Amino acid sequence: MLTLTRPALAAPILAGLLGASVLGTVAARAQAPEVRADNAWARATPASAKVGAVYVTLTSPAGDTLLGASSPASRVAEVHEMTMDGAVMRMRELAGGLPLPPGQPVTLQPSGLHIMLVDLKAPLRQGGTVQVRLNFARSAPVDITARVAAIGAAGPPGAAAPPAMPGMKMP
Ligand SMILES: [Cu+2]
Repeated sequence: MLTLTRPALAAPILAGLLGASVLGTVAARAQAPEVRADNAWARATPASAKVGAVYVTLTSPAGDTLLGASSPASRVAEVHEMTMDGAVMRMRELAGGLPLPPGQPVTLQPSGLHIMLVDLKAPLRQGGTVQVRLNFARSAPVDITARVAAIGAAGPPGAAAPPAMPGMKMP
C-alpha cells in the first residue's frame, strides 16, 4: 500500500513546488527593473559624416547601468562621454557603462553624454528618425526612436531654439 501512496502524495507536492516556482518567476518578471527612455533625439549629420550622436533621458527606478547600444543606422553604437581636457573637448567610450542611479533621470545631451553612432550607413536627415536599442545590465533592452533635429541643434525637434549669439560661431 505504501508504494501506491507515495506517488499519490508526491504528485501534489511536486505540483505545489512547480506552482510555487512558476509563481516566483512571474513575480520576478513583474518586479524586473525597467528603464524609462524619454525625449530621444539626434542631430542631423552632413552628407560626408561617418558618425552621429543620439540623445535621450533615461530613468531607472531600481537603478541600472547602460552597457551599450546598437542601431540599424550604423555599424557600431557606443556610449560616449565628452570631457574637457584643458581647452580641448574630447570624447571617450564609457568602458564600464553609464550608471543610472535609482529614480534619478540621466540626460544624454550635446557636450555631455551621448550614444555615438559610428560608421553611419546613411546621413541622419532632419525630420527623420533613427532607431536605437539600449542594453542594460539588469533591465530588458529598450528600443528608442530618436527624432532627428537640425545639424547642430541644441535640443530635440520642436524645443525652443537657443537665443542667437551675434559674433559667436556655433560649430
Ligand atoms: Cu562620441
